[in-house]
Amino acid sequence: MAKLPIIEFPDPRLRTVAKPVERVDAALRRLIDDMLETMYDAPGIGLAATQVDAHVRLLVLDISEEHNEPQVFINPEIVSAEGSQIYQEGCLSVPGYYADVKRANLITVRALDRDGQAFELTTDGLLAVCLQHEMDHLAGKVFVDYLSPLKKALVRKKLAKQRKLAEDSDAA
Ligand code: QAP
Ligand code: CO
Repeated sequence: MAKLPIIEFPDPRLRTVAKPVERVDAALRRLIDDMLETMYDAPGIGLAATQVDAHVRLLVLDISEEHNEPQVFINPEIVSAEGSQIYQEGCLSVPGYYADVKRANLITVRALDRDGQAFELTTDGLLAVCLQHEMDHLAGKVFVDYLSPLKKALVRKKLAKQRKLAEDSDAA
């Protein structure tokens, strides 16, 4: 397995719309394993292929306390959504920044698992938030898109500053 570099906001590659997976083969399973390693190492609870510059409809997540319940969604589609909830979200592509986002509360998602088997999952709470957040990435969207233009500009500035500080300390 290998850890993959994570693309950070406002990199334009985060705007790429992912293509459906055509075959669940060894190459895809390798990408899945690398994404899981990347997510656990970060550590994070969700990662979309878009974030590691692989533009296919694939996401991984693990919201368990023990970090031992990986879930894989290939070609995920929301079949139904109802209600709403507000959750403070973060994102590995927007390090150090968190903000409240309003999303559907109860969703049913249809997808393929890592063996290419179709399944359906109905869920709410954090798992539903995480799925909607990661599916947004596959559509080229980032959670900061839901914020006001002013807040979004502040996020951009903060990340640019963080990157500059990291660069300067690398040079020293
Ligand atoms: C998406 O996010 C999510 O800023 C997954 O410095 C988040 O794994 C869905 C992370 C919350 C629902 C609720 C963020 C790690 C991880 C950071 C993540 C950071 C280090 C974010
Ligand atoms: Co994210």
